[in-house]
Amino acid sequence: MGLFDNIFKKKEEKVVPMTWNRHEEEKEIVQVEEKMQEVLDEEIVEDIKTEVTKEVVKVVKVAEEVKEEIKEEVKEEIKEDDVIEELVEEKQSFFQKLVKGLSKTKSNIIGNIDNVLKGFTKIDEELFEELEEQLIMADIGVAATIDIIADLRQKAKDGRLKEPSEIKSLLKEEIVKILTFSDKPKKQDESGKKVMLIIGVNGAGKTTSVGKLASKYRKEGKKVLLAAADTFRAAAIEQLAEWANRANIDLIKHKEGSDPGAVVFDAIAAAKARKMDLLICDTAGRLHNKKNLMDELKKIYKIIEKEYPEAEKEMLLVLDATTGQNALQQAKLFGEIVDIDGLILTKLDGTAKGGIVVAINKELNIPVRYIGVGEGIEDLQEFDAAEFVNALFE
Ligand SMILES: Nc1nc2c(ncn2[C@@H]2O[C@H](COP(=O)(O)OP(=O)(O)OP(=O)(O)O)[C@@H](O)[C@H]2O)c(=O)[nH]1
Ligand SMILES: [Mg+2]
Repeated sequence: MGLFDNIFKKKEEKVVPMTWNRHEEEKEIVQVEEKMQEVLDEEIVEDIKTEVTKEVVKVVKVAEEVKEEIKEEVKEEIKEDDVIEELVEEKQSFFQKLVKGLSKTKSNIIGNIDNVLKGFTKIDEELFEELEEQLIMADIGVAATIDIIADLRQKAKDGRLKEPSEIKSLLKEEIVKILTFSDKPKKQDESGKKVMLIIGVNGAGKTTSVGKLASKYRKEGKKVLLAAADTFRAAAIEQLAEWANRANIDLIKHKEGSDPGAVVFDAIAAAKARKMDLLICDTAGRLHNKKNLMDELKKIYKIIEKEYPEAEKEMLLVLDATTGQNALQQAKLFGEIVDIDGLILTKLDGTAKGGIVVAINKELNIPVRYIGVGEGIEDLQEFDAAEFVNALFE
């Protein structure tokens, strides 16, 4: 090997490893780059995974919330349906009670009218006279009866009444017209506070009605307080205490024989202090004499006006439907002492004289607010003219 060869060889030796090294380096770089890319890719994938996981968690959370909301909405709807169903059931059972309660009155009025109508094939004066007699006997009262018959006569004249079979529905219309007097809007309750004073002759059903009213308004969510202002007999205080107990309502009472005005005075103070919505005062139906009774009521009335001016006052006269026309006399008598805002007509369930509701509406300028159709705590209803007539003619 010559020098040249040697040099060349050396050169080759040098060149070859150099060439190899660069290649290796590049390879390494590529490898490192690849590794870095892998790491990078893994990191990106990890990042993406984390982001996706976060998003999925968010979506799941939102979905859970939506699910809960839907559940709540469904629950609310079910609850609303239940409440509506309960109200419908209550209304139906009220109406059934009314129908049942009015059964004697119904057979008295409607039964007798049916009997009259059966005997006639055409409209004539004799038919009107017989109808007139039946209506008066059914306690509808002379004034209302005269109006009703005059209206039927007019309709027969105008050709709007041709057959006896048409009389019943016309009669129903007429009675509704008279009774809707009681449907006029009730007084507006501005302060939200109210006092009811329950008055009437002994045995009319005052204490029972106080108990029923207290239970009704308490059920409607009102804060109710009772005042035992019939201090004439110990039994009267005990009777009211029993009703208060049954309806879980507070009662303000004093000893037997104490001043009823003082009971009402204390009850008003308690109603104010305890922020009560409604104070219902029971009163005596009998004192030593009639003048005593009326003077006592006047005094109570004045105390309420003076001590509780911000409260709405409702003076309710209780009339026993079984007393028929006598009830009208009582209303006139009490009306001279206090301004009566409304009537509670009790014991409609036990009488055939329910027609008195029509007479009261026609002859007294006082609306019927409540009717009693039984002795139970639930047996007091707000008077509704259409419902009453429907129950009667059902
Ligand atoms: N069937 C029936 N009985 C009733 C009704 N309301 C009251 N009564 C009954 O009538 C009677 C007299 O009722 P009370 O509430 O004590 O009468 P009151 O007016 O407070 O009588 P005094 O306190 O004596 O003045 C009781 O036996 C009651 O159960 C009603 O709507 N229907
Ligand atoms: Mg009583």
